[in-house]
Order: sequence, then C-alpha cells, then structure tokens
Amino acid sequence: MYSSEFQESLKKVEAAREANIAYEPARMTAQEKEELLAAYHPDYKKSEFSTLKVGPNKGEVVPHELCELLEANSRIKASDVDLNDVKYDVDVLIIGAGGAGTSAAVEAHNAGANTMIVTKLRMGDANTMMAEGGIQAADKENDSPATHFVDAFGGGHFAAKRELLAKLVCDAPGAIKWLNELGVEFDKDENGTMITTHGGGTSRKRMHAAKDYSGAEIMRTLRDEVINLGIPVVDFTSAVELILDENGKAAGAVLMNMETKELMVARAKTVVIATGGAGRMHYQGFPTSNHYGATADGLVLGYRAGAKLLYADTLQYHPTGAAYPQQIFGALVTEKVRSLGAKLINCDGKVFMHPLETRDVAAASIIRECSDRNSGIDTGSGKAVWLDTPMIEKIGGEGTIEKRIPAMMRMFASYGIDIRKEPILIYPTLHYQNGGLDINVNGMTTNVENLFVAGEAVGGIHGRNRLMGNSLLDIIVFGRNAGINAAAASKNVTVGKLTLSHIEKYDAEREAAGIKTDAVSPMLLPDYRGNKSGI
Ligand code: MEZ
Repeated sequence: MYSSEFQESLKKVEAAREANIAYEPARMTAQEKEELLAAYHPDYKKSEFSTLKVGPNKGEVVPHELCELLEANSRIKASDVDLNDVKYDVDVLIIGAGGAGTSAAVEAHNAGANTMIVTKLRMGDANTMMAEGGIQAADKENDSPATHFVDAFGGGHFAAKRELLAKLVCDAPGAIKWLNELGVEFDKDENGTMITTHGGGTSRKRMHAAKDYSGAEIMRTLRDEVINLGIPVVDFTSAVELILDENGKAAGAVLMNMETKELMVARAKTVVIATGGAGRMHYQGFPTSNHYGATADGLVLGYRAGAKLLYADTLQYHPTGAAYPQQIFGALVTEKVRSLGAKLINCDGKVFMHPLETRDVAAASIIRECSDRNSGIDTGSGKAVWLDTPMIEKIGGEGTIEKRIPAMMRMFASYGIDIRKEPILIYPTLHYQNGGLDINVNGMTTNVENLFVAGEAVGGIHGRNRLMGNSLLDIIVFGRNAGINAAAASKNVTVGKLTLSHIEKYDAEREAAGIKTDAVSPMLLPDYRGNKSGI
C-alpha cells in the first residue's frame, strides 16, 4: 500500500496499463546503446576508477575501493606464521562454500582427491543462495550451444574469452542434467518437461528455474551432496593469504579462525579460489543484492600472490533492485519479473524501454530516466521507476505471480505491497563482478601454477556484461571443471618448501611505488560502522 505522495503517478500507471501491455517498445540500435552506456552506465564514469600502482595489472584501472584493497597491507606478516606447523594437509583446498566451491568439492572428491572446503561463514552463505531467476542452458530443440554463445558474446560486448564462453555454453546442458539428477527441483510442466523462459538478451527461451529461488534450490542440493559425501568443511574460518612453495606454485593458505583470530596453516597440492563477488564493496555508493560476505577476497588473495586480473573495471548493476520500501533497498527483484511480462514505466505512466534489453543497457536507461530526463519517482531516499507487476497476472492469468515468483510476492507482501495489484519501485543495484582472476580453460590461473579459480571470482567468461542465468551456470560448469582439474593436477604435484615470501615482495613493490596506507585486506566482512578495511 503506497502513501499519498505516490498516488498521482500510480494513477497514471494504472490508467495506461492496458495500452502499455499492448505496446511493443522497439529495441535500441547498437549505436543508441553505445551512447546510452557511455553517458549513464557507472562503468563509464572515469572519475570512479584508480590506476593500480603495483602487481600484475599495474597501470590498469579498477574501482577506487578495489584499488585500495589490492594495494593494502596484508593482514599478516610472514613471521606471524610457523609454516612447519601444518594443521590441514590435503590434495585440494577449496576456499569458499557457495555454488562454485561446493561443485568443485564434489567433483574433486569424486575424482579421488583428499578435498577440504574452508569458508569464512557457513556452507551456502553465498551469492548462489540469493540468485533468483534461473540458469541458462540450450537444451531445447529450437536452440543450440552456438546460439547461446552468440547471445552471450554479443551481450558481453564481444569481450569474453572465447574458449571460456565456448566451454560455458557447451557444458550447459550437462550441468542441468547433473543438477537434475542430484535432486534440484526445476520447474516442469505436467509431462515432466522443463519450463524455460527468456532473459534479457536471449534469442531463445533457455532459462531453467526453480520458481524465483533457483539459487537457493541449487545450493540446498549441493550442500546436501557435500554432507552426504562427507567432505570436510571448516567453517567460520577465512583464508587471509595464499601460501606458495619455493617454486612459486600455489601450495595452501593461511587460515584465520573468524572468532579467535587464531592463524592456521593449510598445505595443499592445489588450491581453488571460489570466494564469490564484491557487492559489499558498494562501488560508487550503490546498494547491493549481494550476500554479506561478498567482499572481493579472492581477487586480493590471488593478486598479491601474483595472479592476473581480467576486466576488474567492469561491474554489473542489476537494473531492478528494490528501491522502496527502505528496509529492502537494493534487494534483488529478479529479471524473471520482466520475462513474465512486467514492463518498466516512468513517473508519467510511459514505457520507456524494451523490458528485456541486456542488463547494462537496462540499468543505464533507468539511470537516465531518473536523472537527465527527470522522469523518476521520488522515494524519499532517491529516485526510482515503476516495474508494473500486475501486468503479469493480466498476461499470464490470475495466479501466475504466486506460481512463478512466490518469494517476490512474499517479500513485498511483508511490507504491505501486493505485487499482483500494485507495481513496485526499482532502481539499479550492484549485483555482479564481471571481472576477476584470469584463468585458462582448465580453470587454472594463467600465471600461478596449481592455483585454480571458479565462480564469480573469475574474469573473462562473460566479457564486459553478463546475461541473466549465466552466473548460476558458470558456477556449476567452472566449479566442476576446477574440481576435476585440480584433483587431476594434484596427482602429479610434490609440494616444495612452503613460503610467504610473496608478501614481502609485494610490500617492497608497494614501498617503491610510494604507497602508504593503513588499510588491510582481504576485507572478509564489511564494516558498516565506517572501517574501510572491514571487520
Ligand atoms: O543471473 C542472474 O544474475 C539472475 C538470474 C538474476 C535474476 O534477475 O534473477
């Protein structure tokens, strides 16, 4: 139920609803998109980026906040740790227990490797759990991995590493089969055929979903599998530095008990970074749809140990974050809402864009509406536009919302808004890190041997923008891939003498570059009381 200040605009939305349902807005041309992005997308705001002074990507730009963490002090000194006192000794050490980490663990374990997961919170406390709309795979007759590739390559501005994207789309049907067999309850019709829908930028309906809690359903299944297989999970314990061996190869990590701050040594033949995203960095002051632990830790750990980043200057602002009420500011409003028929409407009741443009274009278009065009709605904490959810019931029939997006319905209902009858207010929210550590097709970093990466901490799979549903897909495809390859590699590894000398080397580089800072990293958890280095 909206208060009086929204009523004038709401009446316009309601009056125009039938006409807006019938209206088919044109897609933007490539040039219109380019101009729009350059003027309104946060990635294009040069003043929000700093040039890295040290490390493998020296000279490249990244967001200010990430630069500060990448150039910060280590949380430890080499002398704080006795590397001979090995607490855990495994074949494959997996850092992170979201969808990518658990998929990697299942495959590494099944390949016969002695595998351990370490996580700073609990298994499943991750962005995977919060993913809503679905997972893409070209497994229908009118579709193909090649078509999936073309959609994703174009959507990512032709910047994806081709071999990674090819693996993503070719392994997608197998990923859905794997999840289905593990027990994920995908939406199916009465014949047992999976129901698929469109997402922004897709030319075929290939989004598989479990209502609007697809990620939670996938995470539930993977977590059960890890428990069933008896894979050890060390929780409430973070990795604060990677350990290399005397030959410069990844050989474990220094772990820190999050409560007691005790440091421990985990030695491993191979290491998989699966630490997830960075939404809690709140780049450019944006709210986020991300999990509390999304603080770019893996990028910091890998970078300090010498691994290269790719596209760390590009982020995804999900077009539809909740903008009202304040209690859910920034929470994800799944793209599925638009794929079911809801359109974006400005304060005058006008449809201002095609609802299924790619995310970067959609976000920029909403920002333009709320800034230069002055067609946003004042929410009390900023501007927003309407997402006309009652259209879904009119198009799909009564009951569609409850059947297809029940979690969304409940989230807004708990604040007195019935999305079957009233539209909702949205604005872009920081959702995904397009960039990350640079890997080859086996999942290993391109320049640190035996260091693998999977999930949102990887850069280059999607290019400079990601399509909906390709992230749940990449955590499965590249999580499994990293697990299989890390297990295989571990069979031929003899770990040399452990060392933390890369910390001193990095410090020397920082000093030579004149960097003076009190900041420490990885952040681990955000501190909303103002400490930029986290808790
Ligand atoms: O891939 C995503 O980010 C996704 C499915 C999000 C959503 O809108 O539901």
